[in-house]
Amino acid sequence: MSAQVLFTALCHTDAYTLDGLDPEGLFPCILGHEAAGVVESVGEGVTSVSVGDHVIPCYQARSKAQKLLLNGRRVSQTTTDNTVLDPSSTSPPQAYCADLEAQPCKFCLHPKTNLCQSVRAWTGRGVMKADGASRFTLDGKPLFHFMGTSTFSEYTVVHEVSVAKVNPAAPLDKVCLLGCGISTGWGAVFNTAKVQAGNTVAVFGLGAVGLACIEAAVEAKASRIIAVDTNPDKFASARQWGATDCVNPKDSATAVQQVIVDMTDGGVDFSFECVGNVEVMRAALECCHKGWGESIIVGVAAAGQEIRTRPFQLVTGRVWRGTAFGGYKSRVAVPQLVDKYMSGATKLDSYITHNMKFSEINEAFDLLHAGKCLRVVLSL
Ligand code: NAD
Ligand code: DAO
Ligand code: ZN
Repeated sequence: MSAQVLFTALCHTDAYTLDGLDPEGLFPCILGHEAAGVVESVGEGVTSVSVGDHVIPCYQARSKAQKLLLNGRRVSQTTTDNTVLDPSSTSPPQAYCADLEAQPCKFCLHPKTNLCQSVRAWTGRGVMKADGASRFTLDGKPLFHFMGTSTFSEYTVVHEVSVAKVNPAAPLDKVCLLGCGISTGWGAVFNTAKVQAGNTVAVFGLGAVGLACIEAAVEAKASRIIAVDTNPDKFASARQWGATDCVNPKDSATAVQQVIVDMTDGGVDFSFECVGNVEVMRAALECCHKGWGESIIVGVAAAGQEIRTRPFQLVTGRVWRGTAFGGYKSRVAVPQLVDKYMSGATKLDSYITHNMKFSEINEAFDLLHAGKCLRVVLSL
């Protein structure tokens, strides 16, 4: 199907792919993945969206089905936070590729992941599944798609499973953010970590993703939220979002993980790495409490990077996890997150620090690199 892209934001991932740091980055390509638009045309067999529908592209493709099979056994539906519902539940059917694919992918049949693989092999190679070819050309030569979305374009072509149809009353210049970073931060807290009331939390990196973790940690009633960044200009917004403490690792000769362990009588219950730096990932793990602390890797490190810690950190009960799109099953969850925004229950508007025209995209990248924006929304 094709969609007219009306608004697209810039995400750190676009920048680091543009800088050649993404191992999967294919060039020449059309970047962009955090966007919203309107369906312009649908191809043969497309049933779940129609021309004129408002949509948010989803790089975590999900498709729809009503039943979930696990190891060949029919079990139940799963919720957006991956918990299994009673099979007799009357909740609306969840989205899996079973309704669109003759054979659902085994990831969609498993309750523990949001990583549908139905089009992954093609989106990873920057092409469409139907014919293994790109839909974009420049001077007669093909351009690769990016993450199955390619939203830095007035029109894009995406797989049916890669869009979420959303409430047409929702302002697309705001809810475009739900296609990536903000949803990821919220989901890291609610779905991946499952933070509970009274838990202590540390968030490393106070860009939009880290702030979204703070927002969710406040909603989860975390008792203490320690915000960590090397740029002290980020602390005002962190406090505004609900951080109880701010720590600049550059302010102390002591390693930041030790600073946090000392502040919290042994470490935090959960930490979130929202930078994409492997040294920060180590610090985030090691500031977790012995015996039960869990660290969630949200940031995407550059190609070739490796994480390390002393294995005894894990032997003594700390847990290292990662999350893609906050564990949300995108095609199902994004419309629900849009509805949550429409109910007034989120800070989504506050993440938009700049509105610019698409022709100003290079200035927008400059703002991103300089750490002077949270999210820039470009209108096409
Ligand atoms: P951002 O660049 O706006 O924010 C990063 C923050 O980290 C900045 O405030 C920066 O000052 C801070 N920082 C840099 N070095 C630091 C250090 N050594 N210690 C502490 N803080 C440091 O980025 P963003 O848009 O918020 O994205 C954050 C990360 O999340 C990126 O790596 C992005 O690729 C990733 N991401 C992951 C997913 C996913 O599904 N896992 C989704 C979206 C984004
Ligand atoms: O299914 O193998 C897979 C990977 C799907 C994409 C996961 C992307 C996670 C990080 C994205 C960064 C922000 C756009
Ligand atoms: Zn699937």
